[in-house]
Amino acid sequence: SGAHVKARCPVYPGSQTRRFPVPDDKVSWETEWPEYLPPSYTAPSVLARPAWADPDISSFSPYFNALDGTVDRTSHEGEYRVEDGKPLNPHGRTGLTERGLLGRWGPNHAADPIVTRWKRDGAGHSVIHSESHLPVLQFVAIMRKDCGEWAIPGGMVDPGERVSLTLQREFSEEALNLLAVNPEERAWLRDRIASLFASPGFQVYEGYVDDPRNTDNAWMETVAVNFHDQSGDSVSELPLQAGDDAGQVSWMDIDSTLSYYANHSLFLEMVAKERHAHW
Ligand code: RP5
Ligand code: MG
Ligand code: MG
Repeated sequence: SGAHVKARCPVYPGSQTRRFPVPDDKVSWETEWPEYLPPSYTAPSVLARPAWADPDISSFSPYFNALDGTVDRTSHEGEYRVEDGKPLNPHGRTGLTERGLLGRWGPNHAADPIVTRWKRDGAGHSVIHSESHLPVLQFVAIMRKDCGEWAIPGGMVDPGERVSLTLQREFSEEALNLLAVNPEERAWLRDRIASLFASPGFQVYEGYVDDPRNTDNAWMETVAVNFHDQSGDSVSELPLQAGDDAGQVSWMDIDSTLSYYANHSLFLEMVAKERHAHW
């Protein structure tokens, strides 16, 4: 909803590259703009050709808008345009071409697990917000190492991986640091994780992410799913420990006045509305 903003941040993340400034009224590809001369940038980490990255477009013609082997190049937003062999960002201009930090040309698919509980006071009573008079929800948030912003502990869908598994795997890696837990504890933890993710959850969002890493030719998309601990006695017991791309992990209030990574506030707002919670 609305024109992307974070995808037009002045300096591209992890680089010194400045985006070509794109005013709101020039975001749409439908608006002719001959003066538009964006720089191109692909991060060295992507050019090094790790398993998760595509080759350069000059030596590569993938099946766009299709399932390309195990790589899903379809968009949740419908068919995207491909111009001169390069996919075009369905939300318009970003001020930068090529892939930046993203591995795939076109959509880069992620999944975001939004694990929630009701905020409680010392006596165990649900906390009611003084202004909205609605109960306050909390979610498991991570502080991203790359930018220091609070975010949902999401991650990329591996080729051929089911989204339901990505949700569980990323939560385990980033919020529970499962890979670093000792073997005895790990079995117990795996059990708890399995029961938390046994329900299908409530799918909040499916589509484009206004991510600062987006470019004119590569962008993030996600499926955000809410797993709610109604009684507060299952997930709340889990020992949170930051892992992988998370620097910190914590239960955090869901509140419109707090700022979150990318357009994660949109997904959190949808969770709050659905559960009749404070926003
Ligand atoms: C965001 O980036 C998604 O919403 C998801 O939270 C995250 C996935 O990227 P990594 O965490 O793997 O960097 O666009
Ligand atoms: Mg991850
Ligand atoms: Mg992540």
